[in-house]
Amino acid sequence: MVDLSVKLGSLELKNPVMTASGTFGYGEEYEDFIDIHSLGGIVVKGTTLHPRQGNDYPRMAETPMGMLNAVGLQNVGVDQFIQSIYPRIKHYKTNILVNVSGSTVEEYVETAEKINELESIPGIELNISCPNVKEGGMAFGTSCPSAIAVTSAVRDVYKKHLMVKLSPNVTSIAEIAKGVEGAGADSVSLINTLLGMAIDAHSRRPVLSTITGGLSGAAVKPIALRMVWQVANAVKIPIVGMGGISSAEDAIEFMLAGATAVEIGTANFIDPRITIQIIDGIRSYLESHQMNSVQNLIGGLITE
Ligand code: ORO
Repeated sequence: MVDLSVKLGSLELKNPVMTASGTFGYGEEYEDFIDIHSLGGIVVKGTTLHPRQGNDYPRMAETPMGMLNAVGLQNVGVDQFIQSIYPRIKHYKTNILVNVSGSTVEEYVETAEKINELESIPGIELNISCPNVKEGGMAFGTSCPSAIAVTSAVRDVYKKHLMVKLSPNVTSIAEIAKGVEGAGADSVSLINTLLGMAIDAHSRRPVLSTITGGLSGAAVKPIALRMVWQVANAVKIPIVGMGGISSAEDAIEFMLAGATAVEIGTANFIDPRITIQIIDGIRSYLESHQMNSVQNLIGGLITE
């Protein structure tokens, strides 16, 4: 019997496979396809203090080996989440993390304070890396002082697991990771999407209403892997790796680069059962390599 469990600070995951925010709704949408309880964790849709309508359509575009999105943090707002969604999902026997976004530090803080009261939510993923909003979002995650400021303000009020989701749209992601570690983050997750753009040559217009959007999917995997490895060499807190993971081998590569757990995002749109296949594939890999614990993979990259 192989042991698939991992620890992210205070969080105990039955396996290292989580789902990425914005690709898995609140989990309910996937109940017809998989046993939600067998996931290591789910990160629910980005949640803000006030409800948001999101950006105008079109806000999705396919690209070779990936996709662009410009959703713009459409969500019902934290109060509605607490009143009507939380009661429906709080029984899930997995770690439910809420992805928290805001336009100002105060909004992040107020949202985190409200979520702190929810018994069945053991952590938040602080989203300082959304590329698709005019105010806040990525602006917080692309400068070290503002990443530190928002993390420490939320740390003061949020008492459970604080994971900070980092932007790849920076010169040194390791520097930002070190900054948020110093500001009290319990873990970091990376990468959010890469800023990209699509043009329709025939209409000579941008494809997305916002002109630019966030690139995800297999196309970004080598960049994400490089960033996870760089951050692993810079911080002591656990790392949750994501970016184009669509197989057990992909997930294992992220763990070898230094991730303790992974999030699966875009691949859920291609195959809603992919998370379970990845969990099964990690188990088979460990068995065939005579390894008894998935923890032996973390940071196991051989470089000499
Ligand atoms: N899109 C992303 O690619 N990342 C985010 O954090 C948020 C969004 C969005 O809501 O547009």
